[in-house]
Amino acid sequence: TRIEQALRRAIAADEVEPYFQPIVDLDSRRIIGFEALARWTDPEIGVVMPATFIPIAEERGFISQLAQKVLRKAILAARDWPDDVYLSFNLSPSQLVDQQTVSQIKGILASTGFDPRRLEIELTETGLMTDPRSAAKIIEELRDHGMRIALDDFGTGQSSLGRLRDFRFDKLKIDRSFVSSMLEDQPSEHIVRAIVALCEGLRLGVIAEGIEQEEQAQLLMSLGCSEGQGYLFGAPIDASAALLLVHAQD
Ligand code: G
Ligand code: G
Ligand code: MN
Ligand code: NA
Repeated sequence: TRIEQALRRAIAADEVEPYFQPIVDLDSRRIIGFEALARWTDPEIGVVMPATFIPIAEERGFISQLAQKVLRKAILAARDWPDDVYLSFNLSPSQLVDQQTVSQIKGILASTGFDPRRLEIELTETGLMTDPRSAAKIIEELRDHGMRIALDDFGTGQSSLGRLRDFRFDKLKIDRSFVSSMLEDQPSEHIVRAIVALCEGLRLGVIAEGIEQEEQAQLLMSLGCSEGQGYLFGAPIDASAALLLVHAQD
């Protein structure tokens, strides 16, 4: 298709760029990390969002090529941040069935000299279920190398609490659908409360996504959630804006 051809060309020309959304410590409001989110603007088609082009790259078999280029760029940007600011990167479902994923990531870390402990890898439950054994192996290898694993969009999709026993995660990301409704909707508030308690019991980190209002941040803090992400703290921005932002807080 036209969009697939344009995407292949853009990847070859290195035109897919990581943007960076701030992740803050909810108490101090300091930026402690950024999530890399891929952005692509085609000269003719215009802005194409990842929800459109990531699935195309997955289906057409060039997601690992795309992901490696975006990860490398993201790490080159993150190298300029203070050492205590981490980078979070999304892995696609098909990368969790590809045993080359680990060596590709290790290769990029080695060639950029980036500390693996500053890299967090986000996975979704859908991605784990295609081939759970392969996914578990990849997770173990990434953790052994020093990276942290976060389970993204927690509480939606193919959620099962058994997943928390079968795979070793370091952090859960509470899906923004719960956060966006938690002030008006009692069940959502209770679900968030339960996820935070679960993370405490399992000694997992926890982060709330999609925080848009101060009242949501206050409620999350009172529930014991330590990290937050959302438009209240900042939308995804390009590498130079992220660099300015992270240095402005010192
Ligand atoms: O801003 P937002 O539209 O960026 O992102 C939409 C979706 O695309 C999110 O679910 C996000 O996880 C996913 N996404 C964004 N960038 C990447 C990427 O580099 N790799 C993968 N696998 N998913 C991404
Ligand atoms: O699925 P994942 O969590 O990886 O993707 C994050 C997505 O959520 C991106 O599309 C990003 O642009 C979007 N996003 C980030 N913060 C907010 C927010 O506060 N509100 C809404 N509606 N979307 C957000
Ligand atoms: Mn994510
Ligand atoms: Na998410």
